[in-house]
Amino acid sequence: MVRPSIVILTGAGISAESGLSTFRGNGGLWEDRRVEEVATPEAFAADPDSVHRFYNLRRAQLRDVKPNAAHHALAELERAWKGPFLLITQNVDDLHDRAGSQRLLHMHGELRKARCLRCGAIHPWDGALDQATPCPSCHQRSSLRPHIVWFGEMPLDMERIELALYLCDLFVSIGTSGNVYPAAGFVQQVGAQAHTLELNLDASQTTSLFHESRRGKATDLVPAWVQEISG
Ligand code: BJW
Repeated sequence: MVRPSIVILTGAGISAESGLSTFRGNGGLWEDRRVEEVATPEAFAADPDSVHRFYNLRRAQLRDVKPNAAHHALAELERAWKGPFLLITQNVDDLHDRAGSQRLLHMHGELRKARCLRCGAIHPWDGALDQATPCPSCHQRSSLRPHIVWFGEMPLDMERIELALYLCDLFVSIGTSGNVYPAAGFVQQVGAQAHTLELNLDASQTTSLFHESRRGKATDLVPAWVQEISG
């Protein structure tokens, strides 16, 4: 018997109830500056210290937050699901990892990693990072950057993602506003066989493209939906 294949995309809304700010709502991450202006390689080149400070704070914040019922429900679904399964997150936090998700891709990178611009090595990183920190592999200073995909950079694992989208039977988008591409276009990249479902607090930019859309908090909607399809 062929088992249905699920692809799930998550965004900042799934981590909101764990205490992490979303990007575009009230109290959005960069306060009075739009994320589109500062999350760029150009902003890092112009002022690496302030970009490092921003990510150091966010990395430290991860110690004070925990996965919520929505992260746990998706990890449970992955364990129980008999067919192909892929969880794609735009989030740079580690809450899906800590909930136990395994078939997981961080398409916009990870806060708890640093990448060397000189030798390309990617290192697990829990502490603060600055221009004086040497790369553990090549020992060069001023070469480490947060392992984050900024605007104008290619998101990670795109070939694998595009194949999974094309083949899936169910595509579910959770807690994302549909402002940022290519993720916002995934709903249009699925094959004709796929049912598409959005679970979000508010209408997103792409709500009209989904077959079905449900409104509410991730910690209510996601466990209820997981129970529905697992049952
Ligand atoms: C809740 C909730 C609760 C709240 N429960 N829900 C057209 C096509 C292709 C590309 C482009 C294009 N037009 C422009 C581009 C380029 C650009 C782009 O998209 N720009 C837009 C501004 C228009 N994209 C890029 O540059 C990307 N790279 C690229 O395109 O490479 C070329 C390429 C071409 C073709 C194929 C492949 C590649 C790179 C994008 C990198 C994004 N990086 C960021 C910042 C990371 C740094 C950091 O973290 O500081 O990633 S931007 C920021 O936005 C972050 C997020 O992952 C991303 C998405 O945000 P998200 O998750 O949707 O959050 P919010 O805040 O917007 O929404 C939260 C939602 O949750 C809301 O709807 C709430 O209602 C909801 N919610 N509480 C449920 N409790």
